[in-house]
Amino acid sequence: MKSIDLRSDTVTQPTPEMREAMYRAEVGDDVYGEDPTVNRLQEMAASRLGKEDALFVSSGTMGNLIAVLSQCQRGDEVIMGDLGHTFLFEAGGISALGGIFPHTLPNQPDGTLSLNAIPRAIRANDVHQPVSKMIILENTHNRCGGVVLTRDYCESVGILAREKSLKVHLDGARIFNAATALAVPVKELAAFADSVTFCLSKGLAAPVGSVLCSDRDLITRARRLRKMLGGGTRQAGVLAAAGIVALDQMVPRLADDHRRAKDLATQLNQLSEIEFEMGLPQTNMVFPSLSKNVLMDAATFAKKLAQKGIKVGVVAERRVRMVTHYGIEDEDIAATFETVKEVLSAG
Ligand code: TLP
Repeated sequence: MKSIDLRSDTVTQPTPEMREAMYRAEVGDDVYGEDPTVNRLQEMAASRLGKEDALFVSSGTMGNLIAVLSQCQRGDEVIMGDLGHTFLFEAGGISALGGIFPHTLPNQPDGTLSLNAIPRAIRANDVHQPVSKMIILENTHNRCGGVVLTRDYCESVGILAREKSLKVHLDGARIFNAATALAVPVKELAAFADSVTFCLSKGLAAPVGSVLCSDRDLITRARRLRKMLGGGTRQAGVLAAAGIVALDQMVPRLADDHRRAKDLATQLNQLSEIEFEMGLPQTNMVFPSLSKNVLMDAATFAKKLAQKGIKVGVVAERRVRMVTHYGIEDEDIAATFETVKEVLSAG
């Protein structure tokens, strides 16, 4: 039985071209800055994102953490969404390791933070209060449904932040999905941010790595922080080589993932047992909920699907997440739909 793994786009396997590039990669000691393949990836990433410089890091989590640590002091406050990845899924790293205080605002259903709420969250210059230092946005926004934040919205946040002397970090783990959905160059979505992290190992299918992009000074500080966190690696060019292929070859195919996510959602939406409270997908994430007439919960539903070879993520009591990616073909979408129908009709 072929397994159809829709839990995340993190499960993607490296392409044959990536494995070939990894095999052939020219490498050096990257702690000395001497790995030519890492250096090339960093230059490519900085140029694609429209930033001065870039740093290859192990993961999106590490990129976000280093971005915050390099721009905030202990006791500073960072404004972020209550459904944001940094708040929910990064093990509280900014507080545990940086002594930084998260100030959450509700994420609106479209993934944004209210432009009225942000100014109210910025602290007064008062000894009783922490210092507001940064705003974090996420694009695409994972827990809000893989939704896309528009360039105009991001620019408004950038203007607001500059007026108040705050920094902006963009968790752009899936920024290439956002750029694909909006049909704009990725650098236009990154322009408003002081720092951006994007992931090579999600929809772009590289096995490991993310890139933090920003100005030269920040990247110099970030390099020291990466070392401090134990993330200074040596012949990392074998990994960066796959990242180069990811940037060169894998961006155009993200549109296929988006089309397949839409196809799957459109089919599931015809079933009386399924609802889309969060709306239909804008990118590669499908978040179907079980209607009230279904007796099982999402965990049982996921378990029954898994027994038939379909893996999905459980994200709430009655909601699952299905993510399309490089390992998912049209026939997998059809098979998933048929299996969902079977599982629901068996009760
Ligand atoms: N997200 C993972 C899980 O951690 C939830 C997933 O399967 O979607 N930012 C965003 C928006 C992310 O979705 C993720 C991964 C990260 C950062 C962290 O990336 P990694 O896993 O490389 O640390």
